[in-house]
Amino acid sequence: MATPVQRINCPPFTDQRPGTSGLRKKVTRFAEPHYLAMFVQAIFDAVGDLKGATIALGGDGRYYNREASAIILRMAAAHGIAKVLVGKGGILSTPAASNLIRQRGLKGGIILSASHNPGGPDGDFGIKYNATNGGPAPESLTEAMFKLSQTLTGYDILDDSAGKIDLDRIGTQQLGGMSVEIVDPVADYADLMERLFDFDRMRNWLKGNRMLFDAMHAVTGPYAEEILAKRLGASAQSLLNFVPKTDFGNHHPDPNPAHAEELMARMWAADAPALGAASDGDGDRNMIVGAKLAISPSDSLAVLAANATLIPGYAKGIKGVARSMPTSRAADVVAAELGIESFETPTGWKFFGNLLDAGRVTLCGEESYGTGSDHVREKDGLWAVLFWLDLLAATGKSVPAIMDAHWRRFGRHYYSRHDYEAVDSDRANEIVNTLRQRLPDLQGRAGNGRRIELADDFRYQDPIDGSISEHQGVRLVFSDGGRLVLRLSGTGTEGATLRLYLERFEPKTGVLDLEPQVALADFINLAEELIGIKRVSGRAQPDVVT
Ligand code: VG1
Ligand code: CO
Repeated sequence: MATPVQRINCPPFTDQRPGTSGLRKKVTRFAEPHYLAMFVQAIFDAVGDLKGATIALGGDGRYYNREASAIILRMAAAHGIAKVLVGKGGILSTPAASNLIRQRGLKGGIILSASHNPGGPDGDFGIKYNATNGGPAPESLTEAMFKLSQTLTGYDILDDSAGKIDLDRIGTQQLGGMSVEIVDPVADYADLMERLFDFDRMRNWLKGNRMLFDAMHAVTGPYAEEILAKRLGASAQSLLNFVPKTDFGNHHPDPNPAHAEELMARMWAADAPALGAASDGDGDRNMIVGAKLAISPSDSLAVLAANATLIPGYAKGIKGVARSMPTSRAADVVAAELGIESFETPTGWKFFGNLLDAGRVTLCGEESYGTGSDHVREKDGLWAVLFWLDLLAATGKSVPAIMDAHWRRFGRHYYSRHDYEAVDSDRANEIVNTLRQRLPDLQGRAGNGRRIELADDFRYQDPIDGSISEHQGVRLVFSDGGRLVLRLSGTGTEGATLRLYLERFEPKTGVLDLEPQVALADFINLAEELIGIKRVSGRAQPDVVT
């Protein structure tokens, strides 16, 4: 059945450079005629070799997810793609998409998400491509997409006579010469979790203990219902905001203490559950909270590494650990003690891909509430929640007790990130560039009883393929183990977001009961003195503190 392929002529859009995690813009931009289609054309051209291939498609269910899916399917058919696996309703969490690509041996997949950014008609939308290994496209590929997007003259798409795909009907349908299989977005992923964790042990634990999971009205709702409620028997009261909404109920689906307010309030109440957790828009982030104790994501990575052998999927031990540069060095200390390799990569999950593929690391993490392992090639929110749940079940300890023991053994890395959002781009660049220029002067500078041992702009050479990524963030490393890091966000859609990362190390015998902002007060002042974000931006304080 020949369905006419239409060639739509269109001049290129100049703003299609992918950021830390795909292309992210306002919905209003994406919904402009041809905007999405032109970028999809750039993806297909950059990936190449798609004739006869099978790919995955799904998203976090935000506003414009369905419209975008329909356009992409018609374009896939026009490009001779043989088959597309689509999550029912156009839904796939980012880790579930990664798993689907790997399990079914697909060429790759397209994920529609702006992750933790707000949704709705005035919110954000995003699109990213994941490769055959299930991981985010490497920089070489996203760079190629951008280059192509700047010279495109149009795109290919099936015309309307091809008909429409019913995204809500499980099973196979035809679109032109292409078949579209609508799959259950949860089942394969839930099965994978059963292979990694001790479901009997967790089920037992849940009989005598309570947990609270906040899906933030985003994609993990159905995943949590299947895994936590159905397969593990968690009570109905254990799930919060589990009905997905296209606008996430008008909140930021960002699992941190600032945005998961209700969860935090419940975890600080007198009858707090033993475990609190939340995930983001596309299900790849996680926040872990104990009774009156929020776990810093950097600490979470370190705890998982230190206790991995208690979990069936990691019982044989882990090969190595990788963390993004701004993430605290807590995991490095654990790796050193375990005698395994540790790696420091630029921000963004794509930089873990080669290390995971090469079998050099098992666990990876980012300070931005991202944790994951070699079970997929994305960070994985629910996986991290199950890891903690299984850990609580295995040890019979509370979250605060696990943290206390961890800090006593390895020392504590007090940590915080201060975000200044929607800063005027010129001002933000001025702040970062001024600091860059001053690096040679700062190197070796002493003051306040500490010395700056290293002042540089992070440059990463991938240990597997040798590729180099420069300007990945400015870091000042102090003689007492503290660090200040400054970088510009690559996921925002308004002005520039400055991220200041603060870290201070207290060795084993150190004070264990300080609130991080208090423990870091001295560093916060030092950062302003050295970098001057408030002075130059005119902001009195950060917009978000995590
Ligand atoms: C942020 C985080 C980074 C994370 C990225 C994507 O990037 O800092 O650690 O990998 O978001 O996460 P940036 O450039 O804004 O700092 V997600 O959950 O959007 O896929
Ligand atoms: Co995300």
